[in-house]
Amino acid sequence: MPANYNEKQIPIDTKILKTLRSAGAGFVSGADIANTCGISRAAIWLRIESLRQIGFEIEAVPHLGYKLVSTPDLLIADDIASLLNEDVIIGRDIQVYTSTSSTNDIVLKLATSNVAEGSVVFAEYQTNGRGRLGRSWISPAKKGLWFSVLLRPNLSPQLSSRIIIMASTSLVKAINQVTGIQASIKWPNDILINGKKTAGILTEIGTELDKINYIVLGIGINVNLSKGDLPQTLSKTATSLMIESGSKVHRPTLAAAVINQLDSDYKTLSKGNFTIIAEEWERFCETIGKNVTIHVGDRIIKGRAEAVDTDGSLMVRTQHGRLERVIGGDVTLEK
Ligand code: BT5
Repeated sequence: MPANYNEKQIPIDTKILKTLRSAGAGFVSGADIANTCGISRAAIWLRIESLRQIGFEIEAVPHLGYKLVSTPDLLIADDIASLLNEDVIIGRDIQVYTSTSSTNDIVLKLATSNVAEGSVVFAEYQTNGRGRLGRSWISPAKKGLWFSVLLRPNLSPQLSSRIIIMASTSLVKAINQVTGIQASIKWPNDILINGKKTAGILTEIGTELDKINYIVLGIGINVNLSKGDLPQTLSKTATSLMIESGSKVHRPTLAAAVINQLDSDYKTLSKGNFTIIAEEWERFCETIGKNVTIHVGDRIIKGRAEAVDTDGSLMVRTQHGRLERVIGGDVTLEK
């Protein structure tokens, strides 16, 4: 790969926004932005005008240059990309759909078209958002983060649950960074605040012989939903970051924080350091140490959740004293 591979791929608007952000509350001269982007000052002016039209507030002062005052609460690929760390794998390509059936459907197509891992697809609205086992996921327009990530981890299919363990840990950390809220994890795939579901994870896996070909990691985060955005049937079990914190959360900021965190944790996992992630996960997980009932298909397992195993499965001490390894299922916590 040539040394300037990433440099070549960065779109102009991402570069402009990154340069403006690097000045913090200060100004950057048109000449400096033009230099960084390799285009004329007149062309920069045109790009700034088009950014203003989609809601970026950019101040221009003669002799000082440009200052980024505020950015819209919209998912815009160039904007999210401008907030990412250098050399990310997850997030190296970002696409945003205004509306789609399910972002997992789009990424499944990328997965089977040999696209490299790391693509992230967001939708402002999903007409057919999916949960596990054919359940549906409510995805109102411009209120949440509904997105999917294409991964091709070098793991055997038996270890694929590690990706859910990783993603739930990343979500708790990113939510805490941006909102200060300490969420918890309910094994296997729920992020809870005050006992109510704020985010869910759906992975879909393609295998080839004894290898994972792809994992589509689908994540739904209820960000600025108000109570009225959720159906009555979910009023006791679901919540959003806005409902819990009392204030709106800037979605592009959260989107970038989640991608940066996923990227960093994925790199830890890829280096073979799953135990670092598993230890964090256990600290955040409210299922560990509790008496649980787990429905796996028609089977019901009752016991005490003791730990997460190296493959990402839950270790449950049953009433008969046996240690059972549980791969997936629906957990009810017993009082
Ligand atoms: C999940 O399933 O929690 C996985 C959710 C994954 C959603 C993302 S959004 C981006 C990507 N594209 C998709 O199409 N999906 C992924 P599960 O554990 O089966 O939970 C589903 C259940 O949660 C439903 O049956 C409802 O009871 C409840 N539910 C539905 N929408 C919800 C919401 N927005 N917030 C909280 N609970 C919800």
